[in-house]
Amino acid sequence: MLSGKEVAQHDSKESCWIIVHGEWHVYDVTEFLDEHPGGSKIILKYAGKDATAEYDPIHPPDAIKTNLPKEKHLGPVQPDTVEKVEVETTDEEKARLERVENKPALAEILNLHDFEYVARQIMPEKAWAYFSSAAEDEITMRENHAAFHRIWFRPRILRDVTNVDYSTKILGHNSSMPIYISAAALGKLGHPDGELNLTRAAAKHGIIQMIPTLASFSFDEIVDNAQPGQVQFFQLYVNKNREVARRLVEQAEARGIKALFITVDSAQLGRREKALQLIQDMNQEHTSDPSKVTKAQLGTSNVTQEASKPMPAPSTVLDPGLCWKDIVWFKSITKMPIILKGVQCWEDALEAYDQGLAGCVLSNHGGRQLDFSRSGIEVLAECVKYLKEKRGLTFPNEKFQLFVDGGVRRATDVLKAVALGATAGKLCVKININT
Ligand code: PPY
Repeated sequence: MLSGKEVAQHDSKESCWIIVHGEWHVYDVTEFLDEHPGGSKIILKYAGKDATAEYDPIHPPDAIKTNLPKEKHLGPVQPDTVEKVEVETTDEEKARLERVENKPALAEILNLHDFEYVARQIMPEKAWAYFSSAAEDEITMRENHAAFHRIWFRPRILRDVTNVDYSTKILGHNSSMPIYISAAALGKLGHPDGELNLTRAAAKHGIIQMIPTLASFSFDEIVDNAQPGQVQFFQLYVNKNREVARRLVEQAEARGIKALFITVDSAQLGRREKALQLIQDMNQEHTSDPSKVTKAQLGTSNVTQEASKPMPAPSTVLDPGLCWKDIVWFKSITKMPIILKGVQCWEDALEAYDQGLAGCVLSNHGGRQLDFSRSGIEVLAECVKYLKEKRGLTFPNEKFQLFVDGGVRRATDVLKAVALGATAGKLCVKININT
């Protein structure tokens, strides 16, 4: 068995070992440094040391095991020989922890705006920056919600509404209401139980959870936590390596996932400056080379490139080469219904229909990808019009379903989407609070 002293000798980019997890296992990550979606800097900070405290909050427990080749798994280390990594608690962090302690009871949080306010108060700065940031000037992010403000009701009167049933079917599966939980990466940044909270909440309230490719629990853990018969969907980032993509799809199908949502709005990661800025600030704290700081401020140096990484920009997870012929291939490898997530104009919705897909999510990725894309609710209106006119469809339509996400904050927003022809909207879940 390795000793902490031995591990500590591998503390550089030439030879970088880290200890991860309760099992006290040692990994040689030297060759992985440049591939790490979060950048090499953060790993090097823990070179030769126990990296668990940094690793745990954002990675599925099995990520390191599955991503590193077997020969880089160096085996266990004797825990009592490992030097403790002291994490200094700053005054700001102490204040934050106090806010976490005193957070309002769930019943006191009346709406999603309140949720957002509380989330901002209690999340670590990095987590808030990640979850709340959107592309460039965040015009689309604001427009997503603002677009709902332009839609008004024409209520009819004297209808018997003693009993109202808003349960529905989404892709043929029962849902207690016309919303589902959409995919969002890195759930553990928001709460230690991350996506598992969402799995439990979905079961409790009879709605469907879409499991993200970039979840912070492993796919199997999230499926294992579902109740018998609980319906789950899977969101796929199409890996450049199509064998990885194939494995994910096959795994999803084998575990009983009921639909495959392929993200199509992310040829590369949007420029999310709120997140970038924070990382640059952190880099500046850690660098002693003033020239780097200046270059970073100018946005031209390696520091800037590095800076974009910890708000993850996995170059292999997103493939700028993804195109329609891949969708045809996905149809050939799975029986799951395929829905494109991130359709932004009627022409592509018609193409999806013509390709025999099961539907589209009219979405601009919460405004996190291309600023100045239009809101999903606006795109919904044109898609319904042209699918009716040019393909003779009626809405809502069981065979080809339209979903909307972005800017949904209230049941009235969902009602607007449904009234305009959507099957369901995505309610934005910003924070997980155990009920
Ligand atoms: C997002 O942050 O908007 C995501 O969808 C997650 C993500 C994270 C890293 C790379 C690509 C997508």
